[in-house]
Amino acid sequence: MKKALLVVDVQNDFCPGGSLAIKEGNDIVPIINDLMDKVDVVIATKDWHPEGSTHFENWPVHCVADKKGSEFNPQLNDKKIDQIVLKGTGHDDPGYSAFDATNISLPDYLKQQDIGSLYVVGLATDYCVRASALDACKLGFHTYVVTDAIAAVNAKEGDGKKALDEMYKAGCILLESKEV
Ligand code: VGL
Repeated sequence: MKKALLVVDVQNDFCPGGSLAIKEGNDIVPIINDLMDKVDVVIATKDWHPEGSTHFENWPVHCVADKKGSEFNPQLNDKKIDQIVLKGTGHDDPGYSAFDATNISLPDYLKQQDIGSLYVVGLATDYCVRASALDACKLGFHTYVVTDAIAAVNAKEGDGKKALDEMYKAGCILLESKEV
C-alpha cells in the first residue's frame, strides 16, 4: 500500500503576518517540502471558511475562501500537491479535521489511491493536525505525526504537548522528519 503526506493548513493566516499566526509557521515549510519527495501521494488541506462563519465566534476571522489569507504559504511547494482538500466550508462547520472535507470524500480518495499510511504535518498541532490524525487513526490508517513539521497555537500553554500525548495514546506514531 502507498504512503501519503497529509499537509494540514499551511496557509498564510496561520503563518507570521496572518490573522491567526503561529510563530513557527514558516519554519516547518522547508521540512514539509523535503518530505514531499519521500511519499507516493501529497494531499494538502485548506481551511476554507465562508464570510460570517459561526466558527469566527471562537477565533479571529481567518482563511476566508478565495482570500489572500487562505492561500498556501508561498514557500510551500504546491507543484507537488496531488489533491487539495477543502474543509470548514459550511456556515456552522469548524472543519478541524481533514476528514471533514467537503470538496471530496477523503476516505474514498485514500481508498482509490490504495493509501495505507498517512504522514501528518502542518498547522496546528493542537487543532487541525490533532483532529486529522485522530480521525486517521480511528479509520485504521497507519498514522504518523512528524513532530518537527508541525506547530501549535498554544492558546493555553501546553496545549501542543497535550495534543501530542493524546495522539500518541490514540495509536498515532510520533517521529521526526529524518526518520521518515
Ligand atoms: C486551526 C484554529 C482555528 C487549525 C483552524 O488549522 O489548526 N486552528 N482554526
